[in-house]
Amino acid sequence: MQIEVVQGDITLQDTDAIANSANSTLSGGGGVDGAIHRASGPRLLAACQQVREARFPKGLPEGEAVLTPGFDLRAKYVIHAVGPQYAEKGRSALSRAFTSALRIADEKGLNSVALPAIGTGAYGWPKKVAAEVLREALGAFRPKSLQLVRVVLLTADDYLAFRSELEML
Ligand code: AR6
Repeated sequence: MQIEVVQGDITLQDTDAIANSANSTLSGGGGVDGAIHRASGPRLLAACQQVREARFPKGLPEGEAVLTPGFDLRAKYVIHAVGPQYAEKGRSALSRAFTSALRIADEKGLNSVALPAIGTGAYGWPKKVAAEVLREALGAFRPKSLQLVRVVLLTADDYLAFRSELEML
């Protein structure tokens, strides 16, 4: 499985799926979640609401992820993962959010997925810590179909922080 680290906007990626840093309500939000909903169009919110009502009436638990179509995006699917808010002891929940996103893409038989820096905006994770957690999650993941994971960072600083951690893989 090839790991790419790029600076850019995840909504523009041409991977089979892009992951979203959602929250338990699956009803959209700010940051990358807001950007994905704007780029995908209103059908995305309707699809999220349907998943919520049918499968997670109490909300999608932290560390889990679900798949919807990508609608107006270039990516065919969006994988909505819920990270934890920053806490010293929250690393395993952040790791599960990344791993759940990878697993859903892999189980769907996809070749490529783009991941954002889940948790590093509104949820307050230091970039270096999130990058370490992602490195460990990627290192432990055994894919069946996934050939490419593209990690997409919005800013140059974030790109450098994640690149220096992930080049150790
Ligand atoms: N492309 C790539 N990365 C982006 C983009 C983009 N278009 N936009 C923002 N980022 P955040 P969280 C980066 O706050 O910390 C939402 O309201 C951003 O620079 O989006 O997991 C949800 O609904 C940062 O590094 O997600 C939840 O309530 C990273 O994406 C909550 O925020 C994550 O920042 C989740 O918080």
